[in-house]
Amino acid sequence: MPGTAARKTQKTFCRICEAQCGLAVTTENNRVVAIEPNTDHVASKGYACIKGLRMGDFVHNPDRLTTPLKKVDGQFVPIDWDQAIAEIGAKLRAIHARHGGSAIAAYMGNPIGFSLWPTTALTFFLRAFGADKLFTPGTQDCANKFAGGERLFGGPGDQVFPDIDHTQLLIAVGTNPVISKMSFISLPHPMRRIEAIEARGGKVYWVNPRRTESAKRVGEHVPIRPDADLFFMLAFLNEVIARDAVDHARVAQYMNGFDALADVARPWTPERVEAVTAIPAARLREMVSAYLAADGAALYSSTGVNQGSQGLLVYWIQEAINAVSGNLDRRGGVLAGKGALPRQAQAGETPRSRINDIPYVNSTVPAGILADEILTPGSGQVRAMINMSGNPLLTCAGSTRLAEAFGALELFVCIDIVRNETAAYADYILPGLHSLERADIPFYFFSIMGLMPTRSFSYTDAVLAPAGDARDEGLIYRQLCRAAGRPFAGQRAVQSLSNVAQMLDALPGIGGRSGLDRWFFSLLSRAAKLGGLNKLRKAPDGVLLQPNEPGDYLGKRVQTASGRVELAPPDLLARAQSLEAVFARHLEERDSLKLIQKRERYTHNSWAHNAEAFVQGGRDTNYLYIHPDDAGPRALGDGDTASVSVGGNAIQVPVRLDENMLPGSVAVPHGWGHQRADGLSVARHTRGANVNEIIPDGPQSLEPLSGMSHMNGVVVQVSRAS
Ligand SMILES: Nc1nc2c(c(=O)[nH]1)N[C@H]1C(S)=C(S)[C@@H](COP(=O)(O)OP(=O)(O)OC[C@H]3O[C@@H](n4cnc5c(=O)[nH]c(N)nc54)[C@H](O)[C@@H]3O)O[C@H]1N2
Ligand SMILES: Nc1nc2c(c(=O)[nH]1)N[C@H]1C(S)=C(S)[C@@H](COP(=O)(O)OP(=O)(O)OC[C@H]3O[C@@H](n4cnc5c(=O)[nH]c(N)nc54)[C@H](O)[C@@H]3O)O[C@H]1N2
Ligand code: SF4
Ligand SMILES: [Mo]
Repeated sequence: MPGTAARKTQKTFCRICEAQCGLAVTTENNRVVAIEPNTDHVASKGYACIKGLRMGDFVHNPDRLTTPLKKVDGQFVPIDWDQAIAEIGAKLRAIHARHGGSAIAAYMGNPIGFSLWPTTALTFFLRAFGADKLFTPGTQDCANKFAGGERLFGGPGDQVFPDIDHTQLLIAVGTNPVISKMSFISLPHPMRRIEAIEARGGKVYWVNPRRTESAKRVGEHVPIRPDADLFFMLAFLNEVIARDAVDHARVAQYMNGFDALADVARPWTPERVEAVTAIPAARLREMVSAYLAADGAALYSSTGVNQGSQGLLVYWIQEAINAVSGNLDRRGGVLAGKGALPRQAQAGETPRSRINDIPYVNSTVPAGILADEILTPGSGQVRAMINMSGNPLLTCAGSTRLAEAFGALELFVCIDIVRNETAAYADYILPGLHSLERADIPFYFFSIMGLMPTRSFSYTDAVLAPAGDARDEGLIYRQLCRAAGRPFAGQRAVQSLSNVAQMLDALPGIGGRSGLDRWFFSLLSRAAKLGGLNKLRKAPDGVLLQPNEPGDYLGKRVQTASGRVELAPPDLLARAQSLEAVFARHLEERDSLKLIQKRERYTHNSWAHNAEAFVQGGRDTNYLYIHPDDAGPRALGDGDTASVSVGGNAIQVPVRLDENMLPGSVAVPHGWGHQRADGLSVARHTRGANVNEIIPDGPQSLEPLSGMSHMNGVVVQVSRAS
């Protein structure tokens, strides 16, 4: 039983970032007394970071929501669950009757994305209303990879990752593992494994506008102008082809479209792109030489690239390089993920957004048009919205328009563990579970996509009983459906279940499903086959699965219609027609300052500022990080206040001179600007500003095809604040 009075230590895994480290949590009287890294965990082997180790500060936060709240005359007042469910259910029923399912939408935030059950339950809920508008942080984060995987490899979940423990050369573009622990790869203690590359005689390059904490630890830093990665990749491919270092036999056997791909790269010589990348041609050639000479090499890029204006094309050219050079599906190159659980079959036609006809990626709508979907009248206008474990007001582009949009909703329900900035606009706030309060299996990226150098599977029971009246989100959705008269997931057996543990237990008795639920149940039955709940319970350190072997992908598991890797998808070729225009824009913008993002050790997107330990000292604000050469002419010194603006929108932040920034690039971390957060008693006393107030949203700001918000490489004006 979770939450018993007696002191006990229980093993679990952290659900804050993709490393998913094993933890040993000691509790007494349903409170965390201590959290230690689990030294016996099969994948993390005793690694954990400050956020996992101090989770207690958040699960027992004084501002923790313990009862439903309803807004009455502008104030939030506590109500009981029966009233909350009945009232919200009635409103959903009425909005559905008047406008249909397309008027109901949801935003599913990042923290809960690591838990498989509530996220699945939300999709059941939306389906019960025939609602298809699901917004997620994906389009602030990685949707270019989903869109690229779809085109090159056959599905959004078809992704590759560096064979990190065997590679002889890693070119890491737009990532900072010391701080972030990376993305699209589950890599606890990433630096130890990256440092090992050099220790075994290999090499590491970091392509990044900023000389990061990671670049200081190991390898060589290759400074690049923000958002210029596409031209770096094109010149890299150009050089690989110019040297005829293409593995023609492999290409002929397993890939389509090489000639068209080569045509795309032809104009982009290392000399030509130098003007926009700032990477000298000789330096780029040296990297190509190292890549080609290595016995297994991997090009990897991450969020710094994804959030640029061309993330999908960068992904395309990068994976094409890995493929044609023979490094895809090769020891030490990149391996195609293989999850422990079956993948959801691709549905038929890709839906497209009402606003600007943007294709959904991985079944989600770009968050960059969330405000437009709410504010634009017409059939399909969003009138009711559920926001689960998200803080879009601080984390999505265009905060000012989003505030207006949330204010215009007929029904806005936030489910969270605290009352965040977004929840100020809610009609109802419902207390959900902290991850320590739920049973779980590893989330989508690992259970299903399998992006794990150490392939493993874990199950955890809940460690704590829910705080106060906090309730499992899946149960909330089931009850809301019942109150609104909609069939949850369309089948009775599911309606009696309320969490992943119950689902695993009930598995043998459940039959007759379709679509999504069939996928979820087959996934769970596979989990059960991995040992069944009781066996998984006996393996609190996780179970190791057969490692991902090279040679098991090409010609065997490629999911495209042709069964071959598509090197020249038609819509990407069409996009490539505009490369000259993109290049010309970069040349024009050469003297402008460009904004990039920056993550920090004690910050996790928007949620980690409501505990004293995380915001002490100079950590109580974000800063403008700027090179002294850019600060000087603007009369900015350390500690001054700068005004940073895009168009007519400006924010004010304190200045930190930073020699690590490439001149011409400035960084402002996101997730700040809590001053008006009534529900966050610590965070509201922090300083800093919300950078997403100046990052534009709307259809024109998105990368076409992937819907990614353009957050990196935005041209900004910086001046001394008056
Ligand atoms: N400008 C700019 N914007 C960005 C980014 C950037 O680099 N620059 N990064 C983007 C990225 S990559 C991401 S993923 C998004 C993330 O942005 P969001 O999806 O909005 O998520 P968070 O801000 O991490 O957290 C949202 C809420 O989750 C709640 N929460 C935390 N832990 C738990 C839990 O255990 N249970 C429940 N139920 N709730 C919990 C918190 O209280 C918080 O209110 O931000 C994006 N926004
Ligand atoms: N401490 C901490 N850890 C986190 C998070 C957090 O907020 N705090 N967030 C988590 C989440 S949600 C995610 S998605 C992951 C992300 O983890 P990563 O994918 O590793 O991304 P970041 O740490 O944001 O690092 C992005 C890097 O890209 C660089 N960059 C910016 N613009 C460009 C560009 O145009 N080109 C190139 N080549 N580089 C560029 C930045 O300088 C930065 O060093 O981190 C996770 N881990
Ligand atoms: S690295 Fe990520 S998964 Fe590991 S303890 Fe820290 S936040 Fe949790
Ligand atoms: Mo993210």
